[in-house]
Amino acid sequence: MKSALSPKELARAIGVSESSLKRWVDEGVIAATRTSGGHRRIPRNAALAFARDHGYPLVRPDLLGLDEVGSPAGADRGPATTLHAALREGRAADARRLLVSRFVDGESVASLIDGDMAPAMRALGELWQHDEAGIFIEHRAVDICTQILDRLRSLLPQPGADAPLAVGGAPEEDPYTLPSLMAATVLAAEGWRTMNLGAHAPASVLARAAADHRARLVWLALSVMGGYRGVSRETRAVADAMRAAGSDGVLVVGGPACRESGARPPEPARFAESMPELAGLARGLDV
Ligand code: B12
Repeated sequence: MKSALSPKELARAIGVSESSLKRWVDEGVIAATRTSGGHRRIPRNAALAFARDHGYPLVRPDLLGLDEVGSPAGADRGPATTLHAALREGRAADARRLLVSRFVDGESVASLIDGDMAPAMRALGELWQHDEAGIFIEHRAVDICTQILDRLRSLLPQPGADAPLAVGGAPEEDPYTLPSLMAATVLAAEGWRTMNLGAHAPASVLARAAADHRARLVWLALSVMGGYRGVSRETRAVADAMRAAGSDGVLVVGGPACRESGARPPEPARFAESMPELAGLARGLDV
């Protein structure tokens, strides 16, 4: 797959004239580089970002290496229901096609996660109570969602080396991997560099990573409802460890443990109810 396109190729991919495309490059509307011979080259992910941001449908997604774009079977039932069916039946390619297509059409990563992926996963969570097969279906769905989030990530513009860094994870006794990966993907879509420590991340380890790498934001995903120390204590443990390690990053806490219990993390931590809220909060920080 090509990592950069010529103006002619991108013009064909989005159905506009080559001269318009060259003009947009020269006006700086599209991020582009020049070859040693002076020819304009548009990085693939910058081309995709331009098409998404400006509402140009991809008439030739294959020119951007996006062979998976298109509607999977049953897509007329709405994205969350279609995704739920694909996850339940283990149709990884269909699940990926659905979300990548919606991303290419301009949907934000945060709303794909909150509006499509989370409801589909929640519905799968009911299965294990009725049938043992529900357990493998659930594990397989986590793997498919992980692959989709990685794919979406690969389609985002690369953050510069000077982009702000966010570090995050879930507490030591929390086995849930998707919420933290979702937070990392949402922050990456906001142009942040991210370090996802995933599930089972002790407070001291999160704090150490945040301090050593001067993280501007630390996310904490709290999924387990009861069974561990609760929203306040988990938040305080990380906030205290950050202070001790010398991190002045903003601690942002979210997840079902807060949502379902109504418990809110104590200050100075900030609470974010949803992935779009996390994106908005990151956008509003002075970094
Ligand atoms: C996959 C899964 C597992 C997997 C996880 C594997 C993995 N690698 O992650 C495993 C097998 C570990 C598992 C185990 C168990 N599970 Co489970 N699991 C699920 C399931 C189906 C999906 C969880 C998930 O990934 N969700 C991710 C996203 C899609 O949803 P979300 O967490 O709500 O996150 C959204 C928001 O809350 C928010 N958010 C989340 N984190 C953050 C962080 C920040 C910073 C921000 C801003 C926002 C934010 O944004 C997200 C996107 O919208 C849920 C169903 C459900 N309701 O989610 C059950 C569920 C959570 N599990 C449940 C149960 C009962 C269990 C077990 C007890 C089963 C058992 N008998 O062993 C164990 C307990 C494990 C433990 N130690 O606590 C119950 C919990 C019931 C309750 N109220 O306590 C649920 C709700 C299923 C059900 N309906 O019964 N589970």
